[in-house]
Amino acid sequence: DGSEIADIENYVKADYKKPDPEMFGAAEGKNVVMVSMESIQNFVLDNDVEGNEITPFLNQLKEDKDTYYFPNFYHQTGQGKTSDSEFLLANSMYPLPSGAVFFTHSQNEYQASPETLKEKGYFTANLHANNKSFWNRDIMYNSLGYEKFYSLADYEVTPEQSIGWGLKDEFFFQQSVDHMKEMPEPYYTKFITLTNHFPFSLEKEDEFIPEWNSNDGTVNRYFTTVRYMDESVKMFFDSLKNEGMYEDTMFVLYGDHYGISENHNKAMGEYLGKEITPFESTQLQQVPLYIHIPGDGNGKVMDTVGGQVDLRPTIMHLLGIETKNSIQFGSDLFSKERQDFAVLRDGSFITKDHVYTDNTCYDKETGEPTEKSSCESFKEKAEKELDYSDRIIYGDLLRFFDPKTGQIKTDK
Ligand code: GP9
Ligand code: MN
Repeated sequence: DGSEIADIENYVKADYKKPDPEMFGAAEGKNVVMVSMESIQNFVLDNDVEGNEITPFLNQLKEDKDTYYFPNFYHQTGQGKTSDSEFLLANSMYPLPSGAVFFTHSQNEYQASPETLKEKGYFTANLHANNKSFWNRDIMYNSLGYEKFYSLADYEVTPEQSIGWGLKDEFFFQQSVDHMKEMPEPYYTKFITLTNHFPFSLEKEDEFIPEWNSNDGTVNRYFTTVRYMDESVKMFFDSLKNEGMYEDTMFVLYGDHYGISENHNKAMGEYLGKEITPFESTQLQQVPLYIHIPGDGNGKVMDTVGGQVDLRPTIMHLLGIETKNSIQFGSDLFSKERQDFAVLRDGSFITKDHVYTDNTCYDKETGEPTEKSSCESFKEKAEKELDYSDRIIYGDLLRFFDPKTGQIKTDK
């Protein structure tokens, strides 16, 4: 009953961080375009393979006066991969320690952002050129309150325009722009890319840079497909500019999860010129986050440590929607009250000065193990948040919470 959620509600309320009044409503009334960039990790940014830049568009976008760029942002996904990142984004809750919540708990009560935004007059949609039932998306998107899912059936997919898992990103974006033209405004949309997916296949004619030449073919190809995705996102921006659909939109670009697993530590060590220790492995879970608001002009590098769980309150506040009545584990990345903190799904966590993983507390500056006590207070927070989030999902506890009033329902 409602008593199960009382402790959780108390914790969440106490942990709420007020929005920065300068940023609250900074994108009010605008359309929202989120791009889930498949398998991209931070280490490719501002980097090259044998002199060839890997992400020229994303590198330049960081410098844009309208871009807030977050270098200390982490994915928090588990076995549900892309679907876990979608879950984090919509709910500001953690995915499950094993399995994919999109499959195991699609019938739960959720109080997800698409539902809230629909009430505020937004048209909410997902766009992804894969079979609609992949990751159980067709079912789960209904539970999360999305109005429309443009899936495989809504795209024209020819063999020439496909590689690996399906439609190449450039054609996906091209056809998606046509779908966008039909959408009522303001719209809140998520575009899920695919070409930079393991095993990172690409035809020669689509290569902007050659593969790397280590003994690890996966890592070699990864750079080339990342470069391809970077170009596709650039083309997407260009066509929105050409169509006059750019100015009135807020863009949120983020990485869904890692692309290179620990099985490739040898080649990664060779590429990065350092041994991939558990500390480095944890830091490699950093994924890009860009918030780009055309015309804003105040863009900067935001050093705060955060993760995908923080996206929902951040985006809601930018749209001028308060979240203090919500059950959420993240907090606004622009809040002046924020604590630097990200917990990964395996219990590892990152703070301003430390990285905790494998039962070891590391000094973030040196990467050397340090006294466990330095990590202790955050360890409790990390465990508590994951546990509370799991309990909500396993017990379907949002049934007992009224997000309108922020109160527990007593009559059940
Ligand atoms: C599949 C795509 C990739 O539709 O989202 O899924 P992933 O394997 O990365 O979870
Ligand atoms: Mn993915």
